[in-house]
Amino acid sequence: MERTFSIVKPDGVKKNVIGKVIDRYESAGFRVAGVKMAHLTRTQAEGFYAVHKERPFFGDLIEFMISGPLVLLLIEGDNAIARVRELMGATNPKEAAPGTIRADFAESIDANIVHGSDAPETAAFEISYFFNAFEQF
Ligand code: 3AN
Repeated sequence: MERTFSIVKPDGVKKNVIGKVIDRYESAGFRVAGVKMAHLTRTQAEGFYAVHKERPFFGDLIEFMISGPLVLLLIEGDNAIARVRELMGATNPKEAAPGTIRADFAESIDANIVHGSDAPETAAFEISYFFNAFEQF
């Protein structure tokens, strides 16, 4: 059993696909072990994406992530980190495999509907960044 962290980004909330994204995870056999809605502050978003702070797209990424409320998800299941990323599809929706979340719902590399942790270390950091012990079930 493995845990990973996912976000339905502000574009997913605006498009009313929160339920559809969660359904992709649940239908693939995963369990929602934590869920909440939040509208991140700039400081929270910059802390979350600190690994990307030297990247050219960092400013746009932060503006996008604070542009509206989003949904924070703690997902549990076998091989959850890799399998959730498979369900999400490639970062650029134009390159995402058919049937993936990004291929079906995302518009662009900036507005790409979902986030998912990419490794055990990032999953541990991201889960604890947003969910305290009493919010993990
Ligand atoms: P992923 O979310 O697929 O793990 P990362 O971690 O490389 O992708 O990038 C984090 C976020 O930064 C992406 N979800 C995307 O929104 C944005 N991003 C990544 N690469 C670019 C890019 N070349 N141009 C604009 N935004 C990008």
